Amino acid sequence: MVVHSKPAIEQLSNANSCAALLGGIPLIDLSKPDPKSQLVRACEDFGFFKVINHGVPAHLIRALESEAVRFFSLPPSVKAQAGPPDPFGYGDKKIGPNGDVGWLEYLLLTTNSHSDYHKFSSIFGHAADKFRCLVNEYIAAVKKMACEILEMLAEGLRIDDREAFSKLLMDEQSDSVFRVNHYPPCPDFPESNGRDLIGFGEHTDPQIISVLRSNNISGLQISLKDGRWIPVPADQNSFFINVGDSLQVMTNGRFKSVKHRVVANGSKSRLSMIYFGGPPLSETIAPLASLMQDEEDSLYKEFTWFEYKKSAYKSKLADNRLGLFEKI
Ligand code: GA4
Repeated sequence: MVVHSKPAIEQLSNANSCAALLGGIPLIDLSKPDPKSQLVRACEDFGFFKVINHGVPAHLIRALESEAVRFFSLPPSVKAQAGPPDPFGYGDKKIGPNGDVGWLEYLLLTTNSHSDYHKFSSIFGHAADKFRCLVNEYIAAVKKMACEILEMLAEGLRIDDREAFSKLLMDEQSDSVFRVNHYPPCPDFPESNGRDLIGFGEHTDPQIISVLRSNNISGLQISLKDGRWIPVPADQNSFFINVGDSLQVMTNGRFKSVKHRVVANGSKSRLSMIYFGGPPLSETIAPLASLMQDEEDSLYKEFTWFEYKKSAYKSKLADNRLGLFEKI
């Protein structure tokens, strides 16, 4: 992988990042009897938490990871046949349609249609079916976990319908996305100049909930409410969950859609797989009535997921996408 021009890759000063994590990232053990209030606190305070004892089979994670490693090891010209990411397919450095770039290559896939898989058949041949089956199995397992978490959150918020959030992901028309990111090592990047090379620039996720798993190479950072960036230590046996913009709106700002980014590593490859659980395109995204106190007004103008997504694809990664939908 070659970086073409230096200014194309965003760089940030290390002075912005904080080595020690104050208070620690919330850790939720899903095997414990009642993590509801812990989950709600984590979504309110950070919009981010780590889960252990999640029930996603380790063999499934390993199998999909090795397929992904195999794909990214192919020659660039072969991988390019599975591109461009318009928006689904293989992408290299370019993120989204509006000029964002990062030190990564990736696969972006839909979760409810098979149309984008034809791009892989020519490369993988019969193995394309295996890859697709593994992706489907993996998505089913992480979606189940995401729905369990969303149901516990609904209960923790005392919403009558415990499926108020999860039913949007379970819907056949759920507009969810799956992404596999490969951040190659960047040995030539001079660490001594006190700057980090950005793998994936800062942004919030537009959907309801994101479920991330990576190999043991760190790089993910989250932004605290006071604007400081803190590194998230990698843990290949756990999942990291973040609140997306849509869940922030559905809770009328009570849960925070967390700003996050990934910095590249000088010597090792980072591989992450993320499921972005989204609602059906026709779904109206608005605060749940049962969450509103007397006289409480929605902080947001009403919009459908289709409208929000359309607007997101006109934005740059770091833009405040929800800003356009806030009531003044
Ligand atoms: C961020 C979350 C997901 O990775 C993603 C990204 C999407 C893309 O890579 O095509 C976007 C970005 C993400 C938000 C704003 C737009 C769209 C790139 C971009 C500049 C797949 C998604 O759904 O939104």
